[in-house]
Amino acid sequence: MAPHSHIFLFIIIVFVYSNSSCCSLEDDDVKPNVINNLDFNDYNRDQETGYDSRAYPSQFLSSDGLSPDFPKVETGISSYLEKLAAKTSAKTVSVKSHGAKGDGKSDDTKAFKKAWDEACSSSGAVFVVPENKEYLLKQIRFEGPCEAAMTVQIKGTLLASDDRGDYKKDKRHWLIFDSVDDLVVEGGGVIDGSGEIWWKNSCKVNKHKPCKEAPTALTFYNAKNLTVKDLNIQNAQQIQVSFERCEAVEASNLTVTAPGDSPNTDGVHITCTENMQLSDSVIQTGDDCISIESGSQNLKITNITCGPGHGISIGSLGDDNSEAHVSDVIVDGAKISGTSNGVRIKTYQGGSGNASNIKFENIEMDNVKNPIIIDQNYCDQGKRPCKQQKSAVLVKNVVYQNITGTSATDVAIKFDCSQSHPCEEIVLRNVKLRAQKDEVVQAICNNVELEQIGTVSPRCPDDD
Ligand SMILES: *[C@@H]1O[C@H](CO)[C@@H](O)[C@H](O)[C@H]1NC(C)=O
Ligand SMILES: *[C@@H]1O[C@H](CO)[C@@H](O)[C@H](O)[C@H]1NC(C)=O
Ligand SMILES: *[C@@H]1O[C@H](CO)[C@@H](O)[C@H](O)[C@H]1NC(C)=O
Ligand SMILES: *[C@@H]1O[C@H](CO)[C@@H](O)[C@H](O)[C@H]1NC(C)=O
Ligand SMILES: *[C@@H]1O[C@H](CO)[C@@H](O)[C@H](O)[C@H]1NC(C)=O
Ligand SMILES: CC(=O)N[C@H]1CO[C@H](CO)[C@@H](O)[C@@H]1O
Repeated sequence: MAPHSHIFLFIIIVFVYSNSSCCSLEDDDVKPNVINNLDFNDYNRDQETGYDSRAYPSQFLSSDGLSPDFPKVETGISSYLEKLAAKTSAKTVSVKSHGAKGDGKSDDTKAFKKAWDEACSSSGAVFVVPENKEYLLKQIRFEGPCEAAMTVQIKGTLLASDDRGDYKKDKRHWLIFDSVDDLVVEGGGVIDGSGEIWWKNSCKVNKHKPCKEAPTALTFYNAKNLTVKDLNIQNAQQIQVSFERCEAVEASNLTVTAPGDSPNTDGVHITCTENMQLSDSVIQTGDDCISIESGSQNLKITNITCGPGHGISIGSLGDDNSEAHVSDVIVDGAKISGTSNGVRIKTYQGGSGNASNIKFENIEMDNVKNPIIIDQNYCDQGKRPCKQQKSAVLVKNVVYQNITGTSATDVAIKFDCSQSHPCEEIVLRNVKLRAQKDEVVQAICNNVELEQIGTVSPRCPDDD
């Protein structure tokens, strides 16, 4: 083969590869794309469905045979953890015994790696980060698979190096748990991304700077049976906590904070992840409190306090003409204050796939700019201009139920759906949004097939 054709072949392979990839790790570590081939039926069997038939107009059910097992989220972790607790053989591995100083100045990266290697290769371990200490860390990859189930107890503070040169090897991650199954991360400690240096240099803050990616503070990649709880994550370089290609996740009692003007600091990012519960968490940040991206399904999100931030978002889906799928998502119980959006679904024109079976219920809005919004004409100003296109990610079967509170703008409800692919089976049921003061709020409803049940205020015009 002539050298040319080698190069040509290479380009084709890279091209095909990159287009098919769903949430692969970028930069240093490209992984084979084995997507969604794990059988998680066990998790969903025998489950109470949590499906509320009253919430769905019957014609929606009959018309497309919408499965009444929406959503099936039970992860089965609790009983597993009980079994695990019954075993008392876990060995304790402290970062201290591997030489970590915890003085906030010495680089403890090596000690953490050594401790991880020991814990991960033993048959059941608890990895301990002692309290009242501050551990300065460069990038760390906590790599699995491990010999046995692992518990990580972060009691002290993990502090990110703020030397951006320390992130050359992998520009996207600070701490990453990679392919560690049956993992519990807990402990009441603090994970601090030292993000200020990154925010200052962000093109969203300083227009003269080039737009570059910054690391995610804490990433869980390709994990099954994951519990993350009782942690304080703050001041991430960019995304605060990310769940990517995970299955069966329970995340709870997380406090996620960064200044409201810190750029791109999504609180909890969920992508290509299935069967996840996120509960009892407070998220105050500079971008979406929760962002749900393509490849995610069966998510249950409860008792969230959000704001400042950009609210709870599904999307953006379908950018660069991609195919995107998000389904079976419930957000039940949230208090959203002072944010730029409340509950949002956003898709780019030109995409394909669908966002379906989504329910937002029992949500209180306080001074939110766009409390309820579906934007099928989303366009990020940073990207090149978005032109009118024929295809779209379908938005179908979205229920808004018992949503109350105040809108900071006069548009409390906005359905800006695609002309060629209108939003289908959208339900507003007992939705009462009002202005902060005495003004009148309105609903803008374009290209939407809508059912309004109970008290709905403001109402979409009934002629759709
Ligand atoms: C979760 O972990 C337990 C113990 O390792 C295992 O028995 C169970 O099959 C796992 N569940 C899944 C869905 O992998
Ligand atoms: C939540 O986490 C904090 C530590 O961040 C801990 O002090 C508190 O006890 C936890 N709450 C519950 C209900 O477990
Ligand atoms: C909701 O979450 C908060 C922590 O964010 C917690 O204090 C509170 O107890 C939770 N409420 C319920 C009903 O679990
Ligand atoms: C989702 O979209 C794909 C492709 O656009 C389509 O084939 C599929 O039937 C849709 N699924 C549902 C549940 O609507
Ligand atoms: C409506 O949602 C609020 C929380 O915003 C909750 O306190 C209330 O119980 C819910 N009402 C019904 C009828 O479920
Ligand atoms: C750039 C490119 O080729 N994108 C393609 C990726 O795959 C999706 C769906 O398989 C196509 O619709 C895109 O055109």
